[in-house]
Amino acid sequence: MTETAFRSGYVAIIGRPNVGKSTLINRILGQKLCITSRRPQTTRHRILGIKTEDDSQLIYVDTPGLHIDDKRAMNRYMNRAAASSIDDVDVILFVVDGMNWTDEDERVLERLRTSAKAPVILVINKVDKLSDKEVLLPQIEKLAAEFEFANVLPISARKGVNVDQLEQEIKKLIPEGELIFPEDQLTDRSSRFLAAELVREKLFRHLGQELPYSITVEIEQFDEENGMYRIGAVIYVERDGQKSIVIGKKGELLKSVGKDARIEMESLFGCKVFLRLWVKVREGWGDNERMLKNLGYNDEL
Ligand SMILES: Nc1nc2c(ncn2[C@@H]2O[C@H](COP(=O)(O)OP(=O)(O)OP(=O)(O)O)[C@@H](O)[C@H]2O)c(=O)[nH]1
Ligand SMILES: [Mg+2]
Repeated sequence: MTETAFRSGYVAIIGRPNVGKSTLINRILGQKLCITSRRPQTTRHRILGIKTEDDSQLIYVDTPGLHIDDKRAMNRYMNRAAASSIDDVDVILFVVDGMNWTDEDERVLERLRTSAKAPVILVINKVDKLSDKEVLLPQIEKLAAEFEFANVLPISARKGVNVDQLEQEIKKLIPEGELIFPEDQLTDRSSRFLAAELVREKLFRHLGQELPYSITVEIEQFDEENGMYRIGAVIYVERDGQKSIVIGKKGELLKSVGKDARIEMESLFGCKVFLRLWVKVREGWGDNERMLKNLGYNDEL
């Protein structure tokens, strides 16, 4: 009997904002790691999601959506984080949203044409939204003529349709190799980072359209005490008026954000969590490279 060789490598997930990149990585991992929301530009930092199985270790790289508007320092940071993820990976997943092809998708494609060295799989996501699946075929043909994709797969990350097949196709393109991370490691990010992200996600959920674009979360305290985590997080907004929106009437909104974030932290960390939230104003942080660095927006990795 011949043993199949172990495979390991990196898979970058790229695309414009809001196409479902983070939803896809969570679906593949079978666990909520990356935050998602209905609003574009949810993911701001690169994050690794590691899936180790008997025959392979695949390291997925979730990236911020590549977008055209880069007037603010934060947007430039996000575009850099996404663009540089194309380098040094074994496979690239280019995720698009069903039939909604936009100028931003076109930009991503241009970037792939100029700098992709690894094979690219075109992932047409959100096919559950299409009542008439027939429309997909001409779309696939049209896009396949634009670039030499290693494969084109329609999927639904939310419903889990065709995701197993996608994983099989990815594996075929991954080289033989040893474990890169310990087999029980899920991500490269710290619990502190994940805690801040969960607070940010709940702010997205509870604030909806009222969400100030420039909102960020910094963990000030993260202590382990008698088997539980004591976490203190500061929510930074840019103006005084935004502070009252985040706090809500009689503090109700902030309370709900804290409760939902705490519940998910407890499930992610597997222990009881005591969470406290504050809201502070820090003017112009999203425009200022130095303040961004202080808030953890570093070009690391
Ligand atoms: N109907 C449908 N919705 C989906 C699917 N996948 C993702 N979504 C939704 O699309 C929205 C955006 O999903 P995200 O995973 O946050 O998208 P993203 O590409 O990571 O976005 P950014 O981080 O902003 O670049 C969310 O409301 C998801 O629930 C899908 O297969 N079907
Ligand atoms: Mg995302």
